[in-house]
Amino acid sequence: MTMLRSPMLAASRLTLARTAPVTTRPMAFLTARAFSSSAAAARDTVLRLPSNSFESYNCDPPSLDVNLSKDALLNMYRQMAIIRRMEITADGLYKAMLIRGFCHLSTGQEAVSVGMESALTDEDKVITAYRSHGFTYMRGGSIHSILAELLGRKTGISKGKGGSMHMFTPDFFGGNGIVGAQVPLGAGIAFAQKYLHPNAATFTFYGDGAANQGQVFEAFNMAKLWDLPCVFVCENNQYGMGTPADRSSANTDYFKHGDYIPGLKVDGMDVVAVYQAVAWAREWALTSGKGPLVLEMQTYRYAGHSMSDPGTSYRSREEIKKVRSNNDPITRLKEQLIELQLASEEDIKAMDKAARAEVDKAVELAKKDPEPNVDSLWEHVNVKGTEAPFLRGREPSERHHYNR
Ligand SMILES: Cc1ncc(C[n+]2csc(CCOP(=O)(O)OP(=O)(O)O)c2C)c(N)n1
Ligand SMILES: [Mg+2]
Repeated sequence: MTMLRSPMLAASRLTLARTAPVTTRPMAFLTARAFSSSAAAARDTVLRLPSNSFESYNCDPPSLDVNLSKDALLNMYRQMAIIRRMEITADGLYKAMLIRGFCHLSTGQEAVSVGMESALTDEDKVITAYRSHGFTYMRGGSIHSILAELLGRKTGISKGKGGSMHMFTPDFFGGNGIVGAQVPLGAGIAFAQKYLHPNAATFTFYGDGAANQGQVFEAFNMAKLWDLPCVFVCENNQYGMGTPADRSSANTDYFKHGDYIPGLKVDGMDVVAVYQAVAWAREWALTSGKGPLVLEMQTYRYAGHSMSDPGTSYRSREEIKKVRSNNDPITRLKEQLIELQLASEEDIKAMDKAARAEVDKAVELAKKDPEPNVDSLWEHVNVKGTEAPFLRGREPSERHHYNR
């Protein structure tokens, strides 16, 4: 049965009106819709997005009026707080040399995975690149399984053998390390969806740094030829490693890159705008004959590209500070919740504290978990029973023979 993941069905509706531009956050984001008590606000408010939340290309943009329950909004806050805490914890574990290898954090980008998931069902599919911890959590991975994976433990979501870049759940196809390679895979998943789950769509993520690859355009072409239910989502965090988007892209309007595929630019720092855009895109992709879409999520990464990048040699500390203080997705939602009287400062603090406790508990558990057995390195390379007779290890002389 198809089930909405977030509690959208709760009776209360909320209307909120903000005037925030995509890149700077205004102080007064609510225009008054009468509500006389907090109970009334929770029940009967309408949420209005600022007029520049979206910019469309060859399509009409989604409505700026968003219906979301109080529960759904609080849940979004809680989820973003957990992802932020998980990433900060991973940062500390890496610096303590408890996490080895690659590790790409998504602090600053939480509204994208959280807003998206709130609009999806269990049957929809998602695939992304290596900045995948938040997506893994939102697609059903537990905090413990993600942190255990980062720590290389047997209890990790990929049994401690995948690490930061290779995390999967039944609805989430990873976690892919080769830049752009997941884009045609996403089109392929959408192709399968068209036959297997006609009421589901596939969301295929890639970065601004991947957006000009040839395979992205090949995937666009096939997706449009066959009108696949594929939403291509360019998560534009402004940089590909140390290269700013306008140094790598002749056209930084990524939502227009689909040419014959319509597109939408979204304020990706506003979790509600992301929710509305994804719900609308999903509907579009599932409407017969409309086919794919390109979404561009305008977002920002606070951390460096990976742990080996301090992230300050190609951009100024002031730039990062400005986004953090003017446009942070968690602070923005917090202010909305308080303004709408859906949560008090104390409620927010309690949610932050609970997120911290949940992550701390998971990390303590994971630290005590065992590492995978060395023999398990030979497992899960192929589907069990379909392995070649033997597999080579690091050197030609190192061979593992499978017993069939
Ligand atoms: C095919 C390929 N080329 C180069 C790399 C090295 N590389 C890793 S991440 C990256 C930048 C990608 O930037 P973007 O797509 O914007 O994603 P972001 O890191 O910003 O999330 C590059 C060039 C790679 N992993 N794969
Ligand atoms: Mg990028």
